[in-house]
Amino acid sequence: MKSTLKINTIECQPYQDQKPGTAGLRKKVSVVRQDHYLETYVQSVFNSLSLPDDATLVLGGDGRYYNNEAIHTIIAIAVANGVRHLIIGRDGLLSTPAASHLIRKHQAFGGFILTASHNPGGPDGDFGIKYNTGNGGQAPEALTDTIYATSKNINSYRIADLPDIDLHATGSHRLDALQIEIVDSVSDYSSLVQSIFDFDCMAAAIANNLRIRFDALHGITGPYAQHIFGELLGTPANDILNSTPLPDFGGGHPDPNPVDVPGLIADSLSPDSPDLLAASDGDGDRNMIVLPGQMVSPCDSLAIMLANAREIPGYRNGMPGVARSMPTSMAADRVAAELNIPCYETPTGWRFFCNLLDSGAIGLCGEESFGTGSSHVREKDGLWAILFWLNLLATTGKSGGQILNEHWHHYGRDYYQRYDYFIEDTAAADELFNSLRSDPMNIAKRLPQNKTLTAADSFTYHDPVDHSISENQGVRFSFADQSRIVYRLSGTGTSGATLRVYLQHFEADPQKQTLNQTEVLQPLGAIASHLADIERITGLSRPTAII
Ligand code: G16
Repeated sequence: MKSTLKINTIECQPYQDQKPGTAGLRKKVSVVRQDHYLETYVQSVFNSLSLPDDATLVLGGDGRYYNNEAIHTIIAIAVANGVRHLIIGRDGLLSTPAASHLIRKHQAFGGFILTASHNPGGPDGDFGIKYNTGNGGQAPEALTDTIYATSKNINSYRIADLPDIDLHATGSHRLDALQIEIVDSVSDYSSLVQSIFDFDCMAAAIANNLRIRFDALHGITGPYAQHIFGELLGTPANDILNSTPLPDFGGGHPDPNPVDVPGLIADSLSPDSPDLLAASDGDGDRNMIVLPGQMVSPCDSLAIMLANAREIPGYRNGMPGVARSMPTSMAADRVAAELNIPCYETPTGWRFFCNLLDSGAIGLCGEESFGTGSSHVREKDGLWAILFWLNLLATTGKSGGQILNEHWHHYGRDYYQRYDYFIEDTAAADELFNSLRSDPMNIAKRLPQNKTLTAADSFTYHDPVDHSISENQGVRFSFADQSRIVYRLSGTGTSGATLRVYLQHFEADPQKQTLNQTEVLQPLGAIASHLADIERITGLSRPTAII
């Protein structure tokens, strides 16, 4: 059907700063709201795609401030660029993993996900736009490079005159030549996780006093959690916290880590701690797992999932392989070695897992940045990870502490922490990182004599599936005692620069596996600071945050 909607071509000046980072374009709301800013970026995406005539696109976001306006703008640009079928989350809301699932389920050409993930929201907060391709995963590097190059030269965009579109009523709506499906993504996503986990077993365990407490941090997962943990599994409402999505996340920082969610950590230390405490981030792809008295490092969480995957109905047939991002600890490598399956080391960024997932080389993957996932979607998935742990506790009847300790006894423990240095002056951050990267072996001469270096390099990834090469993905120093220091600059911030320093110390002796993590890693942290000359270059004598 030919569209009779009026299509306007608007002339514009290109912006020079629309370079997607680790996961899409992330900017302050005030930047995205500049004249034609969103429009030129979205048009740059369309100019970089070869859209077929019958293209279906999925659209939704985490509900942060500006979500609704951006959705309407993207609909109008999509229509003007020939899109005739849109699948949109009700009220413009979709969690990131649910959006990935919808793209796959409907074999859509791709989708836009509006989120700045765990970054703060509200008018003074951050906004983000990700384009995901037909496999449900984030645009690969080659595509984001093309989008960026296009955005620097674009001089017009196309936009349709549209009437107001009601995004609230689910169902199929026709608007001229455009077919819009408004979907309730909670029910779609919930069916997906029910096909993976043993809901009867989990519900029976909860009825039998297994307690989970979940904090949605006023992000997108609240309604999903109410349905899945509450209605399906019987978790009492007072154990599902902050479950109303808010455009500014209630003024908080929707980042599930011990620094930003101290309440759950405090609850875990009380004598009547729930058996499992967990949180997810603004867009629902990250997870934090906390057990009574103890947070589980995301690196350990991945290793434990791999070691116990056969306990979960969806993974009973075993895992073909596993992948972790380079800065993530080697805990999963030890499990993979015992299972005799490959463990791939990829750059930071979920998109690097997607080729491995698509080709069937791996079934599980994870990152230190509180992300874990599997082949069920092509994004990391916070609620999935939490259900994995819940299913494990319910099926094995073991406490989380028992699972963790047994794992360490068997495989050894990788003490792991990340030191984040927020550096206001990006030139100083670049100087520091470039000096590390250009000659790591020379930098290693600063090491104390008792630290025997086994390797030092700037990480280059050779994708085994499409053979693409990604350079400059972090600098790593490995030592004879199986400890490691890794440096990279964050790719998700919207101001200044954050130097991430990842510390890993391996301990095989069970007697030494329950020491204070911060104290164990402090000497390695001091070496890392000296090695990179952090204080002289940045003026920072200590990390801004230890995660
Ligand atoms: C994004 C990516 C993750 C990555 C993380 C790293 O997470 O999706 O794969 O590990 O960024 O962030 P940084 O570059 O700041 O270290 P999210 O949850 O922000 O989309």
